[in-house]
Amino acid sequence: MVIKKGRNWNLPERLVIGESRYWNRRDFIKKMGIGAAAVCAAGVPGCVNEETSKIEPAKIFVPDIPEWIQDLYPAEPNPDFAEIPPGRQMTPEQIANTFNNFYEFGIPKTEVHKNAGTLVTRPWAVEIAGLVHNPVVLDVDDMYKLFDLEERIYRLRCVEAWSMVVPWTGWPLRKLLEYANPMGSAKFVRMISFDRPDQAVGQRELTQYDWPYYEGLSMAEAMNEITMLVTGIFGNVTPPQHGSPFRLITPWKYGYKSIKSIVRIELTDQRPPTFWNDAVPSEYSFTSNVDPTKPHPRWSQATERDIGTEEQIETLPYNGYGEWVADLYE
Ligand SMILES: Nc1nc2c(c(=O)[nH]1)N[C@H]1C(S)=C(S)[C@@H](COP(=O)(O)O)O[C@H]1N2
Ligand SMILES: [Mo]
Repeated sequence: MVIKKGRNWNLPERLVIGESRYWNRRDFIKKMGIGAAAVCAAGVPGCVNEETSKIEPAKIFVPDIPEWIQDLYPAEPNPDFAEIPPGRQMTPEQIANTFNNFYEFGIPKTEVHKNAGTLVTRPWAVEIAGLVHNPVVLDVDDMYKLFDLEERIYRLRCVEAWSMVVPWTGWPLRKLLEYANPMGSAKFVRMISFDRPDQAVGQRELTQYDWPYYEGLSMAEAMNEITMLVTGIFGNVTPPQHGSPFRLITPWKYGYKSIKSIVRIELTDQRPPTFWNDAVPSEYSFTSNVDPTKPHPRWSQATERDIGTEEQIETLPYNGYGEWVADLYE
């Protein structure tokens, strides 16, 4: 039996923070063992264990993903990103998991999660190629052996002026790039999603788009401390609608830069084309940093709707991550 550990992020903020401060969940679970865990029924998030009056984590078992990988979750929080950003609340997992942009699985955001289950995410190879000294093809499971997982709470701001706050699990992209040993001539990173119309209804039916999805960053952006390769969300491996088995997260850029379900990473000396810039160049730039002073041609970017609280809030320059990235653009 696999006991899947997860943090219960749907709890009020004070409970989540209080809990993580005094309770090392992983040790706790090990001490509790299977018998004690059975006090709470499997799959009942937030079930309160009567013996301890502590919150019992949700238990989720994801088929097809090796148990030793699922055991790595939840990962250690990175202290720089362990707190919920000021003035924000954690977006409930249920909302984040059912409101997605992933056009490979259709356009309506509340339908994506129903369609994305057809994506086969194991085995999954990623090719790191181009201007590197060590070109490799890695299986996603091998990446777990190479790099230590960490968890970071980030804001995500979509260009459509909605946003959320979620805990991602993964590795800085920098670690993978360093592993491939970039050549000095590498100036950009090009990333490409899967191309599998048989597994993705949007790739079959939305023929107006130039599949597969493709994105890019400058080398400096890709090597930045806050640029992440993400394999998990809310203390578990990501469900497919968030871009499993792994996707990019660039929290200071509009959400479409955060390409999902990557199969190829190529270092190049040319600025790569990007999916939305090619589709509508007047609306979506290569850089696409969150900027409240620069309206989209069809709407303001000064405010955003938090999909958890439904509140309209002010958009921050670089989505609040200026201290990490502003010097890239000086
Ligand atoms: N391959 C791929 N990646 C993608 C998209 C997509 O349609 N296809 N949509 C992007 C957009 S517009 C956003 S806002 C985020 C949404 O991520 P989420 O569904 O995990 O919240 O994914 C981005 N990554
Ligand atoms: Mo988006």
